[in-house]
Amino acid sequence: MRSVRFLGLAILLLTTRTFAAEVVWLDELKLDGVQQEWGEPQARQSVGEHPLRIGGRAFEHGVGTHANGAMSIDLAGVVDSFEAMVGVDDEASNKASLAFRVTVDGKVVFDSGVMRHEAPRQVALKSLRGAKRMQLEVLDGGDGNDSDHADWADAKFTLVPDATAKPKTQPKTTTPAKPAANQQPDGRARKINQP
Ligand SMILES: [Ca+2]
Repeated sequence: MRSVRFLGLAILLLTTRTFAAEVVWLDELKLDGVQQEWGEPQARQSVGEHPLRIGGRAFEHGVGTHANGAMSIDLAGVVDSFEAMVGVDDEASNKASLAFRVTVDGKVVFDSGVMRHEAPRQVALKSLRGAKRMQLEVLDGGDGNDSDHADWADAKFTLVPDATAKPKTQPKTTTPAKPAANQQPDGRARKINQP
């Protein structure tokens, strides 16, 4: 009987520990290091300062930004996973076209491809324990940045148990976002079928 009680207590403790994993929302981080070509980064709203909305779906959490742009995050080795729903904010005109890219320690781990007004796409990165640096980029889709209102909606970091630090944004750097595959190195869109 005693061993059963002990087992019950052990399971309770394990369960409590599992549910106690600490979450840090991207919108809790300082955004003054975010680079973008239009407007200012916004916590919990779009770059146009409206509630975050992608494909008719509203989000309470997230960061609204604009192409071309990037934010660099020090993961401090304490992040276990990163999740987000990404897409063009509903406030943008029909000219909007952009792409989201996530790089961890120099390796591209997510690339949305070009998105227009459509349902959000899910980013779900697991097993990030020990990773040092994450780069979140928004690229202009190869046709310039007109109306490229981009949301990192519901973006959050889940920390490893007993984390002793938290992820934080890095100061702005002078390194511009890398051009998309369909852009020339100077960032201009490649002209197709023209002399
Ligand atoms: Ca574009």
